Amino acid sequence: MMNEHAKHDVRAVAREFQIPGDFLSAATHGSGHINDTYCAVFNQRGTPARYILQRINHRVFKDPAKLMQNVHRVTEHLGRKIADEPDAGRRGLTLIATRNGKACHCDGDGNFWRAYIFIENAHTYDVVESPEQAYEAAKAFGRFQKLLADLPAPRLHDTIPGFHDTPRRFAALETAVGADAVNRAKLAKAEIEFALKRKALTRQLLDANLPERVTHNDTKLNNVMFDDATGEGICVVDLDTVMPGLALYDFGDMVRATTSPAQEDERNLSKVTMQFPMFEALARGYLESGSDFLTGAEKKLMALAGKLITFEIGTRFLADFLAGDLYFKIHRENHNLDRCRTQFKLVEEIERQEEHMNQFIESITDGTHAARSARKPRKPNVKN
Ligand code: ADP
Ligand code: GN1
Ligand code: MG
Repeated sequence: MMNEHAKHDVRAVAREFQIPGDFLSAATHGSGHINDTYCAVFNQRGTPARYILQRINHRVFKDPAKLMQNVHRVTEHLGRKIADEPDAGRRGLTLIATRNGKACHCDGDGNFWRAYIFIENAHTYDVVESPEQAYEAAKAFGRFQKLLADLPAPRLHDTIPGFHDTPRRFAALETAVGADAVNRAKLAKAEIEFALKRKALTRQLLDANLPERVTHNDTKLNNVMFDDATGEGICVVDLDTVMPGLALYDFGDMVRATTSPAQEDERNLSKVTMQFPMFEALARGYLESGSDFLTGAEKKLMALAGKLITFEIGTRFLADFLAGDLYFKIHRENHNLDRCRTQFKLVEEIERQEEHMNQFIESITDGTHAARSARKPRKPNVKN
């Protein structure tokens, strides 16, 4: 295993938090594109105990202190609301304070760090394995929105202003194409053309006058932990982008991240498909948690949101590729272009099936299939 202390002195960072016992080791953890996540192990009276230590990417999150205020308020609120549930400690993230009682530690290099209790006997998945899993993920994210609906004022900070402002993301792409800072536009002609043709799509959610809610804004499948024993989506993680938003940003991102059987950076685009059974399961799971607070207008636009958010993230990958990979971590040449391609392929797949997706949503929201809508999907049928 790579010696992570070469990059950051995780042992020194760990000492700053109220974690009992002796530091044993730390290794990188997870596959996020933004922060640096470590799993640190401590010896607590002969028993190993694990913790998550995370360095917040302050190039992306410009004000980590405000971000941590959000995270603190959100974790406390969720903690209070679920306190009486069995296994409550695994159903929400628990921040560990620094030795001087703060939510995060700033090291000598200006890096901001936080620590969480490690949720044991649970895992995340980068690629969906079954409709049951899609259902569980969507139910968990829907429940997350529901539990945060009564978060007391004030409004949460916008940790990244305009995060899901699709027209703004599109304008950023146009700027990146115009600047062509690292002379890569020639490698992405088809993708640029694909994007420019769909400019009209970008305003469609903003123009729908939907209510502002507290939303997660990054509902990738690997931001839900699944219980190893039951498969239940027990805990939503990655709270950096929890802020005011539209409910459909979250549902749309679930469609983006959880309907295709391929990795987000898959190079064989024939593997990228919008599997209808996954969409059905996502919609059912989300409505299971959300049907009583979501408006009719929100429900009606669920399929559109899937297309729009997939397009939006595709434009972000493309803009970053054109700018020289300044935002998303990359691990190989043209990585962001490969990621853009899977997103745009998925947009095409959604366009092809959009009518059917809308019909399905209508059928489970107008009462005709009400009994089925609340039920879990049956055994896996993951074929497209
Ligand atoms: P990133 O912003 O880099 O995506 P995340 O907060 O999503 O960071 O964490 C990365 C991964 O670490 C998650 O996908 C999950 O597998 C794991 N993880 C995060 N928090 C915890 C936790 N409290 N307990 C166990 N695993 C966690
Ligand atoms: C980033 O941090 P991570 O890997 O969960 C990004 C999301 C994108 C996602 C694409 C703060 O999420 O917006 O949808 O990559 N997060 C941020 O995989 O930009
Ligand atoms: Mg994550």
